[in-house]
Amino acid sequence: MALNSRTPAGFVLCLCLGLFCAFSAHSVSLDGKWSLRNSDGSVAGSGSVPGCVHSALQQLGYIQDPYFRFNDVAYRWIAFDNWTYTTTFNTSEQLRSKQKVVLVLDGVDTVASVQLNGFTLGGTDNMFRSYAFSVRPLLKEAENVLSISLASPVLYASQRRKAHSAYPVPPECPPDVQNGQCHVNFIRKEQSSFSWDWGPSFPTLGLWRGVHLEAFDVLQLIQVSSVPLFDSSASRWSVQVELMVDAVQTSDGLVSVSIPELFSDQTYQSRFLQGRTKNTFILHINTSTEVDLWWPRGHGDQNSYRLRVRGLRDGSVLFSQESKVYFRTVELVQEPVPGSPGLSFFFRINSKPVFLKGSNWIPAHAFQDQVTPDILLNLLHSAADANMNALRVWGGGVYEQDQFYDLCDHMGIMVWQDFMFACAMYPTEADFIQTVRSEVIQQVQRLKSHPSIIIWSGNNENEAALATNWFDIPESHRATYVKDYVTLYVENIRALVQQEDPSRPFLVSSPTNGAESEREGWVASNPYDPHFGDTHFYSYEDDCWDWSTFPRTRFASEFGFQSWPSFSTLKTVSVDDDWSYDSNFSSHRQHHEHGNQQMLRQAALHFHLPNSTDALKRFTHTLYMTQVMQAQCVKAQTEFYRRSQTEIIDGKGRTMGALYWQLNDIWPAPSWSSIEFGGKWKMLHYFAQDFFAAVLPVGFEDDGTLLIYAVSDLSPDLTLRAVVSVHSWSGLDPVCTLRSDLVLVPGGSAVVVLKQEVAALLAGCGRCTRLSCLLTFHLEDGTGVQRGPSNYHFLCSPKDAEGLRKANITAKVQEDESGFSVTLRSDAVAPFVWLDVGNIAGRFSSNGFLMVSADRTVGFTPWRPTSVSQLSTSLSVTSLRDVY
Ligand code: BMA
Repeated sequence: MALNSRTPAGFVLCLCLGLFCAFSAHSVSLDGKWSLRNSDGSVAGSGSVPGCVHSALQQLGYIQDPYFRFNDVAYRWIAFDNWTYTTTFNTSEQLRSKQKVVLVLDGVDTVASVQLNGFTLGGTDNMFRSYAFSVRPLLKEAENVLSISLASPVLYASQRRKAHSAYPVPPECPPDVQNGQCHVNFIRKEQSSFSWDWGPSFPTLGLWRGVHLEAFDVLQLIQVSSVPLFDSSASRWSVQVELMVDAVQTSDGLVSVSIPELFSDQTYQSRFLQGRTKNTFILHINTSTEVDLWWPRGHGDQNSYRLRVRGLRDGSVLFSQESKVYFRTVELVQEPVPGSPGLSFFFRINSKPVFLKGSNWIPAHAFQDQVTPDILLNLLHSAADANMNALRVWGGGVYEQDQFYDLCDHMGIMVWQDFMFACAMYPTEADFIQTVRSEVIQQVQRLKSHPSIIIWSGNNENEAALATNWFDIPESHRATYVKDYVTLYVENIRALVQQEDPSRPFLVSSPTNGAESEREGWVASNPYDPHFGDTHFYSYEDDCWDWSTFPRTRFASEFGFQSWPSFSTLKTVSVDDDWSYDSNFSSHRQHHEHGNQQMLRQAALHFHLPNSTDALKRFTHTLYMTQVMQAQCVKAQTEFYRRSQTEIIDGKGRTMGALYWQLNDIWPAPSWSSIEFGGKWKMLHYFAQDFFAAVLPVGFEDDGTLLIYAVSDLSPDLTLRAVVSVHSWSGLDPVCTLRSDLVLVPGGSAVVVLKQEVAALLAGCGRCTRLSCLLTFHLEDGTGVQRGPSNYHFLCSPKDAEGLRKANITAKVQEDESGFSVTLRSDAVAPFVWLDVGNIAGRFSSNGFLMVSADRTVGFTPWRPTSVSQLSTSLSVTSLRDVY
C-alpha cells in the first residue's frame, strides 16, 4: 500500500522559522485499503480504514444495503464472526532512524488483538479511546505486516456477562421488538449499536478512526487543550493550557504560550518527563485588554482568538502549534427559588441566564465511517435554521468527531455532552473501570477546548432506572447497584472530569435532581421531580394538546412523540409489498413496543384518520398524519415550556430549557426525530423553526379563558401587543380581529399579553362558535410591525370543525435569484398544508402551515442542482381534508 505523509489538525508541525530545526516529527498514515477476512477465510477482500466490516462487505458485494427491508436481521451473522484487518507497508530510512516510533490507533471498534510482524503489541477493548504502541524495534524496511483481529462484539459481551456471575447487570437483553443483541452494557462501544427503540442492531466491528505511525526524536507534541478560566474576584481571565507530550527521555526545554491579539505572552521553563505526560501552563491575560466573548447563537457572536504554543530547546524548535481559544463562562445555577420548593436549574453563560432551545442528537449513521462532513454540516445547519441553540449528545451513541464540535463552536450551538452510558446498569470490575477511566481522560482532553460544550453529564437515565426500578431489582439487592452506580459515575467519572476540566459543570445523570440527588446519596427518590434538575417526560396515551399533563419542570431535556418518515425516504429501503401501515415491514421497522398503534391513537384524538380506499394513498396519508400529530404534540409541549420560563405556579416553573427527543435518525424508520435519515425535514422540524423563534406568541386556554403569552429570548425589553383574528373554518377572510394593549416584555421572559374568556371573544364576533371558528394571532410592536411568527389556536379538534372542506390548492414553481419559489393559491381554509418534492433534496422556507388566506409563497432551497420542471413534476401538496 502507499504511504501518505500526514499533518492532521492538532498535530505538531515543526516550523523552522529562522531557527535550526533538529527535531522534526514524522507522521505516516496507514489509512487506505487493508485486506479483510472473517475467521475461516470464507469471506475475504479489501476494506477501508477508517471503516467497518459492514461497509466493506457492502462495497465488496457480499451484502446489499443493510438498511433495506429486513436486512438488519439477515446480516446478523456478521457480528457473530471474528474479523481480521491486515495491511503491509514499507518504512523509510528517515522514519526508522528516529529515536521513537509509535503506532497510533485512533479508534478500534472494539475488542481486538494487535500484531505487528508476528509480535502481539497488545489488545483493545474500548471503542471510545485511542491506543498507542511503541514499535520502533519491530519495524523493517519492507513488508511490515500489521494485523488487527477483532472479536465478535456480541459473543464478547455475552462472555463478559457469564464471567460476571455474582449478580446480573440488567437489562440482559433489549425488548424483542428491537430485534437486537444482549449485554451491550458489558462492552465499551456505541450502546445503540446492539439496537435501540429507534435503531437497528448492527454491532459494528472495524477500525473506525485512523491508523498512523508517529516517529520522532526527543519528544512529540500530541495534543494541545485550553480552557479559559475567569477569576471574578480579580475580574481577570487566564487560560489553562495543557500539552500532552511524548518524550523519549526526560528533558528540559522552554515553552512559550501566547495569544498575540490579546498581547499576552509567557515563556516557561519546563521539564518533560519520559513517556506520555501532561504539562500544564497558565497564561494570564493582560487585564488592560478587552476580551471578546464566545456567545451561544442568538445571544452574541462566536468570537475566538489564536493561541500559539512553541517548545524550544537549545535554540531549536521542538514543536509549534496554533489552535483556537474561546472565552466564555458557564454556570449551572441551582439555588433556592422564591415561592417554590426545590432549586432552580438553569445555565448562565457569561453571567447571562440563557434558555436552551433544541433537541437530542443520536448517531447519524449505524456505520460511523459513513458519517461524512456534509452530513454533519447539513444536520447542524438544520438545527441552527430551526432556531435551536443547544443539542444534547445523548449517552447511548458516540462522542462525536472533532468536526461536530468545531461546527457547534462556530455556529454557537451549546452542547450538553453525556458520557456514553445509557438505560442500563453497568459492571464495575477493575478492568472495566480502568478502560472507562482512560476513555474519560482522553475524551475530556480532546473535547474540553470547545466552548460549545457547556456541561458534562455522566449517563442517560441510569439514576432514574435505579430510582424507579426499571429492572425489578429486589429491594435486598438494591444497595449493590447503588454502590456500583456511585463507584462508576461519582468516584471515577465525576472525580476524573473535575480533575481534568475545572471550566464547566458536571451532572451525574439525566434526568437528575442535581444537587438534591447528591444530597440523597446520588440516587434521588424521584429523579423526575419538577422542583429540581432536569426531567424526561413521555406520555403517549394522554392527550398531547392538553398542556396540564406536562410537568412544569425546571428544564425539559427530553420529551417527544414518534412519527413516520416521508414516503420518498421509505421507498429507498422498501418494496411495494411493504407499503401499508400493517405490513410486516411497517411492524419490523417499529422498534418501540406498540409505537405504530400509539401514533394512530394520539392522532385520532383530534383528527379523522386516513380512510382512502386506495391502499397506497391510505399509507402515504397515514405517514402524513403521524407527522401532523407529532408536530402538533411537540409544538404544544415546547410552547408550554417556553411560556413557563418566568412564572411560578403551584410552586413550579422557571423552566429554562426545552430539548425535544430527537433531532436526527440513524436509519429510515419511524422514530421521534424531526429530521429523517438523509436530511429531509419532517413537519416537526418546520414547526420548530417557529416554536423556537426568538420572539414567540403562545396561545392556550385555561378553563375557558384564552391566554396569549409573549416569549422573548432577546436581550432588550420589548413592548408588544397581541393581535388575534377569528376565522371561520368555512371562509378565507377573518371574521373579526382583536388587539390587546401594549405590554412590557422584558428581555429573556414570558409574559401574559392577552387574557380573555373564549365565550366573550366569540360572542363579540358574529356567529362564531367553538366548532365553526379558529384563532390566529401574532405579536406586534407599537409601530404595528409584526414581531415573531404567526401562530394559531384551535377552539375544537379539527375532526369536529364545522365547515372545513377539501381545499383545492394550486401550486406554481418559479426560479428566482435566491433559489425557487412555490406560489400557492387555495380556495378554502387549509390546515397543515404540506409540500413534498419526493427525493429532491432541499428544504422549504416553511411547510406544514395553516392557510387562512388564499395566497402564500414559500421558498425552496435545493441541496443539489434541480430545475423548475423537476420540482413541478415532483411536487405534491397535501392538506388535512385530503386524507379523509
Ligand atoms: C429516552 C431516551 C432514549 C429513547 C427515548 C425514546 O429514554 O433517552 O433512550 O430512545 O427516550 O424512548
